[in-house]
Amino acid sequence: MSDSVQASSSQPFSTEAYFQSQQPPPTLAAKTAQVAAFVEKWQGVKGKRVVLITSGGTTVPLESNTVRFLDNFSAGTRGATSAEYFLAAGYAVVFFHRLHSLRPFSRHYSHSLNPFLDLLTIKNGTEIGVKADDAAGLLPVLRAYNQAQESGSLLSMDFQTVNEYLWLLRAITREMAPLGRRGMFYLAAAVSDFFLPDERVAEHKIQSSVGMFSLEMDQVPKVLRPLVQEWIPEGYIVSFKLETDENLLIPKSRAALSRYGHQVVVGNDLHRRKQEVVFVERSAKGTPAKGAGNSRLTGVQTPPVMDADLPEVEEYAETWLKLDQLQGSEGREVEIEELIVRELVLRHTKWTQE
Ligand code: 9Z3
Repeated sequence: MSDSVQASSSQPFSTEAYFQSQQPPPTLAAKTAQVAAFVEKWQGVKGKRVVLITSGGTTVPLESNTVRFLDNFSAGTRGATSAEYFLAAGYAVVFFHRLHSLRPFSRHYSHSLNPFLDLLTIKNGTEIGVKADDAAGLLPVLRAYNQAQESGSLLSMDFQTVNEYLWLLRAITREMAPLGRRGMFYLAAAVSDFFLPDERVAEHKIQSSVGMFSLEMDQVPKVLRPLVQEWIPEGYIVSFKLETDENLLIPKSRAALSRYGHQVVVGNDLHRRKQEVVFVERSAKGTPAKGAGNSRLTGVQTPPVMDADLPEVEEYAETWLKLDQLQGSEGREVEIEELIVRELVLRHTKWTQE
C-alpha cells in the first residue's frame, strides 16, 4: 500500500449496514430471476448437485463515471478451469465471474495464450477448417462445451465491482439455499478487502488539478459469516485463502475456518498456486478430518495439528495436493483444479449422505 492510500481506522461496516447504505446494481432483479429459474430446473432432477463458482477479481471504482478503479489480482483461471471439472463430474454450475475474465472452455483459446485465429486454415479460398495438429485438442473441449450448452447445465453471470459482487452473491446464495446439502459454494474470486462507500465516490473524473490525491477506504464487510450462518446454512462451503508469505498460509486458513465455521479452506500461495494447494479442515478431537482421506492423486495427508493460538477449536487437518507428486504417473497433463474438484466431490458426497 502506498503512502497516499491509507486504510480507515473507523468502525467497519456490518453486512447489514452495508446493504442498507449501498445501492444495489440495476441488474439485480433480472439476474436473481435467472438464478431462480436455473435452480428450479435442477432441483427437480433427483440427485443433481449444483455448485456456485465465484471467479476473478473485483473492482473498486474511484468515480461513478468510471475512468479509474482499483482492482484485485486474478485472471479467473482457477474458477474457469474448475467449472469444467465440476461439469464433467455431473454438477450444474452457476459460474459467477468477473466481466472479461477467463471462462470455461474458451479459456483454452484465450487471445493472449492461444489465439484461436492461429488454429484456423482457409481451404479452397472460402472454407474454414482447423489445422490437423490443433483439431485433436479442440475436439474434447468443443464436445464438453456443446454438452453444457445443450443440457443448460452452465449458467454464467458476471460482476465487475465489489458492490455488484456482494449484492449478487447474497441474492444467488439465497436462491440456492433450497438445494440444501446438494449445493456447493466454491468461493475462488479474489475479493477486495476495501471499498469506497457510495457517498465518497466522485461523480466525474477526478482532475489532476486536485494536486496530491489521497484515498481513505472502508473495510468490506466479512460476508462469509452471514453466508455460512444465514444465507446457506446447509450448503457445502469452500473458501480460498491467498497469501504471498507461505508461513501465513496455514495459520490464516485455520483462522478463517475457526471464524466462519464452514467446511474447508483451500490455501494457496500466489506463486505456487498452479502446482500445489492445501486443504485445511476442522476435525473433531482424535477423529480424522471430515473428508475423504487420501485418494490416489492426493498429496501427503499430514496428521491433525493443534494450534494454541486459536480460540475454541479443536484440531485441524491439512491435506496437500501437489502436482509434482504425480511425477507423470497419469501419462497426460494434469491441472491442479482436477485434483481439487475430485477431492471436493468426494467430500460433498459424504456431506450429502450425512
Ligand atoms: C484464490 O485464492 C484463488 O485461488 C486465486 C486464483 C485468486 C489465487 P487465478 O484466478 O487465481 O487462477 O489467477 N481466491 C481467493 C482470494 C481471496 O481473496 N481470498 C480471501 C482472502 O485471502 C478470503 S475469501 O482473504
